[in-house]
Amino acid sequence: MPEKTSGGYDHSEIKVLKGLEPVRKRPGMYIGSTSARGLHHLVYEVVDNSVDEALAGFCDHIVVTIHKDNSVTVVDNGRGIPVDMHPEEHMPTVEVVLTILHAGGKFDNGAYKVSGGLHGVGVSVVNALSTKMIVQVNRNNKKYEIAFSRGKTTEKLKVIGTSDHTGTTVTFWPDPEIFTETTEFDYHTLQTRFREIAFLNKGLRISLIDERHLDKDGKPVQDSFKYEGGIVDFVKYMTQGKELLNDPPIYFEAEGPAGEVEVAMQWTTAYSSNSVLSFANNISTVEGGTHMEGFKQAVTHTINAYAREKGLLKEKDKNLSGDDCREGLFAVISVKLHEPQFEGQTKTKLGNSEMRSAVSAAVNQGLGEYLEENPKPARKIIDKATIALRARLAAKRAREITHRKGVLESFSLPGKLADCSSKDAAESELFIVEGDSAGGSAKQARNRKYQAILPLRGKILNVERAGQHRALSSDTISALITAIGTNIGDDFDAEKARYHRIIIMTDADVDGAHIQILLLTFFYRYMPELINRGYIYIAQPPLYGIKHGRKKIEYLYTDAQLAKAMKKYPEDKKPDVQRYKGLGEMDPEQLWATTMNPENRIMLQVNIDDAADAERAVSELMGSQVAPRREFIEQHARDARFLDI
Ligand code: 0RA
Repeated sequence: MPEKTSGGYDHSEIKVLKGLEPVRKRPGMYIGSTSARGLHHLVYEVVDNSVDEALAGFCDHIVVTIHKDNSVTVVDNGRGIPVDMHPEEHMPTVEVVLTILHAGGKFDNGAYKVSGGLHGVGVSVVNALSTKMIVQVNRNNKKYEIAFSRGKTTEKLKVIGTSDHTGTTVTFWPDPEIFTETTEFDYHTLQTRFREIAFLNKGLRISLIDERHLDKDGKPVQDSFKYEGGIVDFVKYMTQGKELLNDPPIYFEAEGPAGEVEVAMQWTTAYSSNSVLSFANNISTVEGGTHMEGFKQAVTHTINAYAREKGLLKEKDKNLSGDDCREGLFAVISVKLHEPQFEGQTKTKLGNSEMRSAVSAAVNQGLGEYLEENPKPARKIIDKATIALRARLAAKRAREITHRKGVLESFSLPGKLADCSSKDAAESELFIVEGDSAGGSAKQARNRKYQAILPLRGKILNVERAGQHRALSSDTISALITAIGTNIGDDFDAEKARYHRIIIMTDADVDGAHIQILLLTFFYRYMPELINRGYIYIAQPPLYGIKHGRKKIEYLYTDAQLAKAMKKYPEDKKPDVQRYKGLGEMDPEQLWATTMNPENRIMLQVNIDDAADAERAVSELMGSQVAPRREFIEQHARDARFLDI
């Protein structure tokens, strides 16, 4: 067919420009990636639209259902997407919202729209990336339905019944042509995000139903989140099981020309210092930004001003540093603003400069008043910061001494380390191995050119409950730090990492899991940047081996794999199965073939996707209650909940 040659205004061309073709061509531009993460963004995008209805005050319940075929339905009780004729596009507004790019916006209703980062691209993007989408609207006492396929209308809007309420129901089937890695939704990922959304929007109920998995009573697995306390409940959730310095959490809110500010904060006896979460329009600002800067500056200022005024800091004393003031602090900052600017590498850093002063003014006033009115917890908070200051100075002195010693004795690696010969960190690997005997096997098994072995004797110190000073005086920990080469704290430098793959290799039993979790805690607290860079891994030794003839062994890494392999054999011809209890049971050749050889080993890359979740998992495991800890480890020993492959 010849192309139209009219040089003038052409309707069909404008449609093409605004249509959804670009979304299918470059999905990554709209949803970040087409991996599992991008897949989950589809659900977030639809839910965000319902949350916008909640922010505007018209919706208080959202139900998300994962169906057996991995389609997802999101139901809300908002106003329903308008169904009237759109004056310019000559089709119902709901069809405009779903088929035209960037037409998802609500036409200025005074609410803070969730827009920015990867969210806020509009439900039309989800439509474009779905093989099928069905949208039902309850409005005007009627029930309407419209259907699409890959962004194109397949069934025009029609009335399918009557209705006594309002709301929107969106069901979509993610397109396997786009999501080539997976179209399977992960319950835990959705659960974590919806819990977070419920915390951030007090009173809003979000329910999640998984029809793929049934519980004991044969009902679909489900959760329902609703928090009347909002971010106060969020902070309580984060500090569960910890010893508290102020209880309940301090809470204040402020509203001004910059937008709304809400803060909840609670100090604990913990030594953690990176437990302040920030959000802008419900989006987690992992890279921080102006709201976080305003918060930190004001917390430091207010604590020092109070301590000086009450004579708790003398004239000659140094100011408490920001880190001192925030040691053991768990807080949530949530701001809502009209035109958020998201910057940074992952577009998760808030850039609006007016938010810096808005948050710092709110904190100066809110925290200042709290301290004045609550002298007892105020005193505990100042004491905690003062002790942190002293510990910091002591650690600095200790470092200076070791530095000096270091110069005299020249830099020396720990004696137990069997280093690799390569000096190229990018190709070098460090295996942290449980016990001397497994360490011996690993030393024989390794490729010495690029694989180093550090055997650990016994348990490592729980750094979540020990201060930096004590952690540094532990032999295992200091061996680990010198072997890795980055140092920690103010002196940490990721560029000095001597290995770009640091692999935790423990037995597949409870003790191994315990050591694994202690090591993860160590990396999380002292070298989080290495986790962010993807340098930390967990080795996966096989659990079972099936002998095929004399030499050949089939290795199996999970119970499910074993069950599947055994099905292949008739009842009377089941082969012998070896169960490997520990690394020590494997000879060096086996250890190499199954666990260390890059050609065929399986490793889990540790990835702190969600700071709140990881922080909680760590303290749930490592907090003061010992009984639940053991139980938890046993249950989750091989669970990759906060690990990503
Ligand atoms: C456009 C305008 C209005 C609401 C919505 C869209 C809307 C979209 C979605 C998506 C999922 N649930 C939704 N609920 C509402 C404003 C409606 C009005 O002014 O009545």
